[in-house]
Amino acid sequence: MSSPVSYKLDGNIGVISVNFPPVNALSQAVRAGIVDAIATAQGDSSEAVMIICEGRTFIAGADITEFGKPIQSPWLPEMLADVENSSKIVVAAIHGTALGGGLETALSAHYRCALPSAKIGLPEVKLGLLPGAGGTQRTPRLAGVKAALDLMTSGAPVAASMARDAGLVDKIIDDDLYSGAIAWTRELLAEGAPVRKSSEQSVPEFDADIFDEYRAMLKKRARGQIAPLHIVSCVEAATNKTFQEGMALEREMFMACMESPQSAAMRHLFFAERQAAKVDGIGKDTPLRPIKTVGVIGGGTMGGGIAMCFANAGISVTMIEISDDALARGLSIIDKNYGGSVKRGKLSQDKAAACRALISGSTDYASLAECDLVIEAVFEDPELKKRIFRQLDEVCKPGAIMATNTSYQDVDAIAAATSRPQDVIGTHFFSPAHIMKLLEVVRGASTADDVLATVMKLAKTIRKIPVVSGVCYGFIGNRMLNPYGKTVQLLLLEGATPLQVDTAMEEWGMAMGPLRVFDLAGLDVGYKARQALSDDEKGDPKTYQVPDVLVEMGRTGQKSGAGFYEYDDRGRPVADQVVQNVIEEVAKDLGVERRKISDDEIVERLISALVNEGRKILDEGIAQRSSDIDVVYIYGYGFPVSRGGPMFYADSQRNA
Ligand code: 3H9
Repeated sequence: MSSPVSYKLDGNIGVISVNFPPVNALSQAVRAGIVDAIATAQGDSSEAVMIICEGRTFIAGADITEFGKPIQSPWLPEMLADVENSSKIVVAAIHGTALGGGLETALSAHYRCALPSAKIGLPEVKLGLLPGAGGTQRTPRLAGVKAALDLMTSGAPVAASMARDAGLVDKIIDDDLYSGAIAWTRELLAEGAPVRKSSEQSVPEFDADIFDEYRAMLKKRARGQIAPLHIVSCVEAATNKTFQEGMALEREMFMACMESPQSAAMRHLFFAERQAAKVDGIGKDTPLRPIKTVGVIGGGTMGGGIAMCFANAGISVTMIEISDDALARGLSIIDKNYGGSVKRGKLSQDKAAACRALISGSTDYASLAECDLVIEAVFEDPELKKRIFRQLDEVCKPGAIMATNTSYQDVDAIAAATSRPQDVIGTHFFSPAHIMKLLEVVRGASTADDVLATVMKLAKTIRKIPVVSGVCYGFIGNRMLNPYGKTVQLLLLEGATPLQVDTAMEEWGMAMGPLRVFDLAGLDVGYKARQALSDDEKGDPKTYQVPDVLVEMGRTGQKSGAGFYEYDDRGRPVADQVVQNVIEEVAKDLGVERRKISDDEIVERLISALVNEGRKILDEGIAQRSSDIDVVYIYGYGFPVSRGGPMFYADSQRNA
């Protein structure tokens, strides 16, 4: 097999080109190729060396598929030592994304240039790792302690211009990268630019308290994760140890992270997320329908959020409401949301105005006639939804995709209300829709392949993580929530308190305890749904009696100031004896014997409830693969990333 790295002389410059699609990851072959090319350059007529990549990006990091396997020589830090020790200056020419080991390669070069569109970052923390090839030691030397900590503990990439301001990039090349970088390298030679090793630079001055501050902040922000705290220790070592000592600590901590269950879980998610976007049996060459204009029916919280997702991606949206008043209310919520984004510095005023200008409103379904996609986002009334789809069938142009944002309802029954069920699909957004990453894409029995493929692609355009679900009550996520919620009720009757349940689950890593979630969603939602059911359909009263009593007392959740908790003026939950009395009375009425329940039992029973339902969902073919269920729970339900999702967690417990 030919090497993914080539070397040639371009006049007096030795050019090392990496060509290892899709992202030029540093596989063993790439590492070996760069080591060989650097060695060749030391002995030929070149006066300087340039590292550049072909394809869509500079090196996007170490090859993650090699992690967890025995290391094959040359090991990345060895390759980087060769780059840095080159007797001729080495210039890295960056386009696309220089990430992780890719940026570490660039930092080992003596000079760096980049296209304005390039991004650089050290995202290892998102894989439960830390930069393990000198990133923790070289970045603070070049950019200072604070910038280094921010880059590594957030994992978020920064634009080339920011990287230049921080001292990580020396020059922005505006035109063609190859010719611009060659010309700049020649300028450096003409100026007599020396071999400049980042390992030999000293760390700029920094605030003495900074490490304690970051440790305290990260203990809260990245609860239970080890990599962020190890990053702080490594950066601290860059300030008070030699480069070699810092590298030794970095290696020790990198290996500790690599061998941790947390990193295994986060690496699983990296691939799970990408796998989820693929639909078995639908090829990459499936023709897609063009989506240039979108209609959204319903200007409530969901409809407004959905409209913003498309507008933020540059797609124009027509929002439909039943009256001018309702429309004005809906549009004003959107205005408020954009205002909030500007205030928080998430969007510039100009960008917010440009996005907002893409959203228009109407009370007439005829305005949807030219839309390529229409998403219905009204409340969960199956008859109303069917009526809307009958209307859409009349007004939408042939080939338009008609989607329902239902969280529970039968997408096939909704599709059957139209004459074109092949064009109907479910798009289940999560609230707030313009922020939450997950999109459950519900494939009906008749949904056409190109409709599904188009929506999966569109999800990426609007920056969502799509997961395909078959049709069942609640799809993947909400269906699993059902036994989880029932188990919570049993735990309360058997002796746990709401606060104990929530604290146990939050300590374990859930973003929010289940009872806080129920209070936030509103206890009346489930109550109303149960009113329409027979006793048989409702199931065991132990699983719903307490919330029913609370709703009948007017405690419908946080919006009413009380639910499983009471809420103070600032919306903080406070444990309430009234609720405890209700729980104890219901337990007595239903003959449940109360006992002391441990936190471990709470976690085990609740996670098992999720996993058992997940297993059924898999067996029934509702989810394509177990890892899809993990993606749903991580991005839609606040499951801890460092545990990899319920199915991965269950497997890892079995294998432990
Ligand atoms: C590291 O560097 C550790 C070092 O500090 C120390 C080592 C000693 N390896 O995301 P996409 C695959 S840790 C292997 O859909 P995009 C990906 O699975 C690493 N494969 O494209 C997918 O495969 P498939 C630090 C990788 O354009 C395909 O490439 N670096 C890697 O939306 C396309 O990916 C990172 O964490 C990899 N490193 O986004 C960067 N990266 O087609 C991780 C991607 O079979 N990567 N693949 O599904 C990314 O953030 C995005 O992939 C990137 C492109 C922004 C580059």
